[in-house]
Amino acid sequence: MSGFKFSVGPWNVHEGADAFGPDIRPAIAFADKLATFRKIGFDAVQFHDDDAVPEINGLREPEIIARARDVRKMLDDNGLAAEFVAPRLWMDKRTADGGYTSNCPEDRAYAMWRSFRSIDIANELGCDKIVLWLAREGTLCAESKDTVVSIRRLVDAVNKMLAYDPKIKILIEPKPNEPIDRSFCGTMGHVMAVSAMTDDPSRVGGLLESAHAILAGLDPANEMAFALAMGKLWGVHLNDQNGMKYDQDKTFGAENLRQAFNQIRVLKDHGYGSGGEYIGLDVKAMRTQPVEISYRHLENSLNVVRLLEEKVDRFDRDIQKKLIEARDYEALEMVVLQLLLKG
Ligand code: 3MF
Ligand code: MG
Repeated sequence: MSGFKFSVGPWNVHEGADAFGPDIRPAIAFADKLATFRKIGFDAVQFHDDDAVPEINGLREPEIIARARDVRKMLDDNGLAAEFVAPRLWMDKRTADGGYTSNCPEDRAYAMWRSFRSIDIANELGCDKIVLWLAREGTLCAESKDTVVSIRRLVDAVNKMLAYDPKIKILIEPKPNEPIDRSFCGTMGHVMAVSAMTDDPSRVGGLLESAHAILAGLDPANEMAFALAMGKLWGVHLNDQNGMKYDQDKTFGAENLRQAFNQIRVLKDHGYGSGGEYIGLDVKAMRTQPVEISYRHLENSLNVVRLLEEKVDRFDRDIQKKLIEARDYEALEMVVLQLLLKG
């Protein structure tokens, strides 16, 4: 039994395309994904605006709301909740240079339109969280944008969302690079600083993805702790990543078990989830998987979380305390390694 509630995005079951090759698995219908998500132990679904309302760009606002309402019914029928809605601001031609920080005012207006529609969809789906993964808010060419102006534009965009809906919460998901070269909001420290600059910092927090922290050369558990210390860790994307290369979205714990253990430890020790927060996954099946077993990475990640919760429960806090007092950190390290190595 886990003490956490779990969420997953429909994009986590995908057709296997990567930057160098096309789809290799057939698509699975959204309705089928929902039923399987529930069956394998998820409580909630993460959405991009166009996961909930495909072809959103061609629709008028009342139609978008009506379609979102249909999705709410599908969720209800499957006993699932919606965790958040994230405007997908990286696919359209108008966001080639970023959305909120594009050099072009029409592009920035389009990014706001998608953000407001995401809030409308969230309201229909019964959730109060908007996630901003700021995919292209940065530069490909370092001299192409004024970073100071860009940060102010980002704050301005968040303020407009806060004003649009007085109940909505904004969770920024930092990532240092990819698809852009230099990101404006690369770490949880950036997110907390942007939060402090907004009109209502109490409604602007963070979502930490393990792989994004690793890509920044940082420890995911420490990044989570930074936001927890400010009462602003409102979402996580657990996964794993083999060093500083392309974003891999591997099964949680598949590369670094100790790092995974420490993420679960910091979340459990500091009551993550007590405010309704979910343990979200952002993992992708390997390209080699056939469609019949293309949910296995999700099941495996859930199992790793549960197994690590048990390890955290079994972590001997008295010994930890004694070894800290004795400042014998070599011994403490071995206690942790033995805990992880023993069945
Ligand atoms: C990219 C990501 C994104 C975000 C998602 C929701 C496609 O590295 O992690 O996944 O998690 O857009 O914020
Ligand atoms: Mg993510």
